[in-house]
Amino acid sequence: TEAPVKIAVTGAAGQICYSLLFRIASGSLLGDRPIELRLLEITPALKALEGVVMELDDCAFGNVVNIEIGDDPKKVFDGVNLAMLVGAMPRKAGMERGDLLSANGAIFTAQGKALNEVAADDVKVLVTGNPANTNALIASKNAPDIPVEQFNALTRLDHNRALTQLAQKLGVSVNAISHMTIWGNHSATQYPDLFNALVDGKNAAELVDDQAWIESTFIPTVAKRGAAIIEARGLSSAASAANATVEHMRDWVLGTPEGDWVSMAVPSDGSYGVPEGLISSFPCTVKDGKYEIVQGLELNDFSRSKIDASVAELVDERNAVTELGLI
Ligand code: NAX
Repeated sequence: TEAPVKIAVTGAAGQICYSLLFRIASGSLLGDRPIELRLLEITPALKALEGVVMELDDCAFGNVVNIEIGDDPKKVFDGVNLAMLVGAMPRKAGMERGDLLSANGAIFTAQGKALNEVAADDVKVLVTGNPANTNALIASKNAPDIPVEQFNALTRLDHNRALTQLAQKLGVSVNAISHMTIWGNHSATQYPDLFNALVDGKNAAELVDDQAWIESTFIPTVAKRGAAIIEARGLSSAASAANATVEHMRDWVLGTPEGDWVSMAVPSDGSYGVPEGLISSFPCTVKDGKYEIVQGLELNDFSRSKIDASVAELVDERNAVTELGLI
């Protein structure tokens, strides 16, 4: 029998995980491969997490071999092959950006160190918790024995948001769209790129043929969608964030579809002028569990300036966490 894939998920009693865990357990991530879930929470949330585990039990998912919970990352991450770092400290009213970075720094330095010590050598770490790119950088820097390529951050939700906004504008199915890219930071500065996207094989920006719509409607709608969801729902996006987390990890493990790419925030190798080491979103393909940044795309002046602005924000965040001594 096949050894179960050990999957760590943090923030397991939170709202994203209330969708995510059930998607993973039902096979959306790895099909019918046996899995073991390792769920991390902070101590006060362990009781709520026990309730979530009761519900997982009550689904009687056949692929779930074992579920373990705990508040010690060194125990929970022991031997894990996949780690989805969802739990983070949300920004509260009156909190400065520095406060947010240091609160999350404490979480992601500890989790990076624990992964370094006890995770499987081939561990793939995907950070969803915000600020996702910089949290992934912090975790990676605190895990010097794990190759940087094994740390990603999530921009797939932004990617999916861009697909649907474009599909609705053109009155086509999302299936007609390929080669969508989110560049940069998972933040309001992100750049969803229609100039390299295709709709039924034709250039998306040319089909839209409306630069004002791209600049004043499409980009802000995608970039500020999280705030719009909070405004409408009274809670931040959870099911869609869970869906994107599953899709990113699934594609990273099983590969991207032939002839297309996806958006993944990965450590820059200097591609497209993004400073090496920053965890920035790029168009990526995956084969045999290894991603590659798609090379050779053309960037017009508009795209270049948008990418530069988002990357500048990532540089600022890196400088801030360096000054805080987190990396
Ligand atoms: P919730 O506040 O519902 O859940 C977070 C959970 O994390 C809580 O149960 C908390 O106890 C736990 N937690 C906190 N510190 C922890 C630690 N050190 N170890 C383990 N668990 C810990 O938030 P939720 O709505 O689930 O969102 C989680 C994170 O995802 C937030 O940072 C949020 O900003 C981020 N998001 C990221 C998105 C993305 O596309 N990258 C989109 C959705 C979401 O906004």
